[in-house]
Amino acid sequence: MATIQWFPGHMAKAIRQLEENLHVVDIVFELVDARIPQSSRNPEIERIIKDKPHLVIMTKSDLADPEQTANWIKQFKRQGLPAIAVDSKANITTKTVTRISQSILADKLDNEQQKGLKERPIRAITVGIPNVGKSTLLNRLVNKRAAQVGDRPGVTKGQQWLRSSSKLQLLDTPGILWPKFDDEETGQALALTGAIKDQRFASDDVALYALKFFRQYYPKALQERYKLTENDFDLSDVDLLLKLTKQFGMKDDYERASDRLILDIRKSKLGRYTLNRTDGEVRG
Ligand SMILES: Nc1nc2c(ncn2[C@@H]2O[C@H](COP(=O)(O)OP(=O)(O)OP(=O)(O)O)[C@@H](O)[C@H]2O)c(=O)[nH]1
Ligand SMILES: [Mg+2]
Repeated sequence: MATIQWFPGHMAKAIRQLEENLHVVDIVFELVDARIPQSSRNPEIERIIKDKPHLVIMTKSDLADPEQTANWIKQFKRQGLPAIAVDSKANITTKTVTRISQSILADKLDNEQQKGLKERPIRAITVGIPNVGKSTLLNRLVNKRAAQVGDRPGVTKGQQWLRSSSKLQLLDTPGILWPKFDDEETGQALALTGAIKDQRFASDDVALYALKFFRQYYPKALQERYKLTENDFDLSDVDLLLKLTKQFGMKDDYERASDRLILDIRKSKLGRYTLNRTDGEVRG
């Protein structure tokens, strides 16, 4: 993924495009990363999409802690937001997404039928921060061989409707939101999962955040991956990072060791994890 720099001009353009497209869709599929369901949301989404019906799709659920994912779905529902978790590489079914969209829009669709309007497919747009899995989900929902449904007036020039099912159409261009990292921890959570790969965060800071987090929530995974002893858990985060650096054969190059640790975590070498916790303090 290219380095992302969200300049105000880019943000304004992304919002404008999204706002233009909102007029022609019935529902917004807001994609969030199941490992960071909070940090990967843009807090302004509600303001941007206003009262447009809205489904939260938690992507990469195969990488997240299943118990936390279940909690997050409940938490979103408590906020009045329907939510589902998917692994776009494997099990996402068009049927499930079609059915849940129909139930969210049931009143609107009933209303149209009562007015004698012809039954029509639901139109949706996917939105989310870079790298959250928008294109993967779109490809999965739209059978690649499926015919494009065609341009419609009002849609940004050159955009097409893609047929997902006979009841669901998707706009071919996903909406882009930008990650917000006003607080350090959100930034670190985004950096650790690979949602942002710019130079904004020093890798040793991200590695120390990761060590602190895994010690607290997934100590066994950390212990097994790096063959840690009980005594190692008494070390400070910094000393533990230095120990790992030596263990990796990197002498005192703790920056390189940090990159290695971060890559291991991104590649799920320490197993599945969710950084934004629903139990107790919600991180990030
Ligand atoms: N394990 C796993 N990986 C996924 C899933 N969805 C997407 N990915 C991976 O995440 C990376 C980014 O996916 P994309 O679909 O390109 O994300 P995007 O939101 O379109 O990214 P941009 O176009 O850069 O904004 C790719 O390496 C995908 O293979 C998922 O459900 N599970
Ligand atoms: Mg994409």
